[in-house]
Amino acid sequence: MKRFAGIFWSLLFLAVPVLGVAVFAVAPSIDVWLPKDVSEHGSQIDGLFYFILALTGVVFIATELLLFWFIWKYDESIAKGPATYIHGSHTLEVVWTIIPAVVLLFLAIYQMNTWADVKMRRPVMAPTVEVVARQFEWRLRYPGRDGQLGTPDDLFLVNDLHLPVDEDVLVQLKSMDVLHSFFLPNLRVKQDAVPGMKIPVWFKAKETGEYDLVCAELCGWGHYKMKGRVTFVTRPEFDAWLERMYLEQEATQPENGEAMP
Ligand SMILES: [Cu+2]
Repeated sequence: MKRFAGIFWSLLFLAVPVLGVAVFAVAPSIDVWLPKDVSEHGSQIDGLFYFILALTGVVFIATELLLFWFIWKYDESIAKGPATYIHGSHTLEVVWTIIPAVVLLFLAIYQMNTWADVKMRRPVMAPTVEVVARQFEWRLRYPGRDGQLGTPDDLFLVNDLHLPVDEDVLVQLKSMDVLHSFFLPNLRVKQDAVPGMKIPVWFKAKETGEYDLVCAELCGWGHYKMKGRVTFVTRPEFDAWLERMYLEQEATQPENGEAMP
């Protein structure tokens, strides 16, 4: 009976790495994996993700298998005698402290170039659009015909972000109230919107199409519905869309000198 308990516990612990690996093996085929990547730097970011996943995966499997093996082999019911107690090993502790430290240092250096591309090497250009997050929507402000943000001819929209494909896009990100996070899963872009700050976010889409824009920071009761979309179109389509939206906006304005109804 005692041996049975030992077998049960060891197999239960063995199920952790087995099921863990199975979940990762099956996930892509049932479409619960990374969303389609359509951005210039997405493959670099995904590459880092896979690299770290492999590294931590190997360590995870190795430690779980060791755990299983020790529970199985050193089961009380088949022990030949009492266990010997030791007071630890100084050398071993130094070794298992230094190895993770070296691995972390390597990762910190290895990812530097990708980080610089997505967070430091900002393209020199005027913002394509200003995105202001608020509970619970994305307010968009495009420069109007004069190409300048913050002038009376700006175009105002909500949640429906359109951007040109195959060129650098610079978003000026702000928040009107609390912390939000500007998340474009297909672009591998995620940036907090911080009240009182103007934060530049840049990316370049390689494919046209309609993708999710969601908030990735729990920002209040309506966080779940803080959902917009981003549509990437060609430059001529983008210009035509801007013009159409602008005319729609202006059509609702009173003519010069005309009294407000
Ligand atoms: Cu939010």
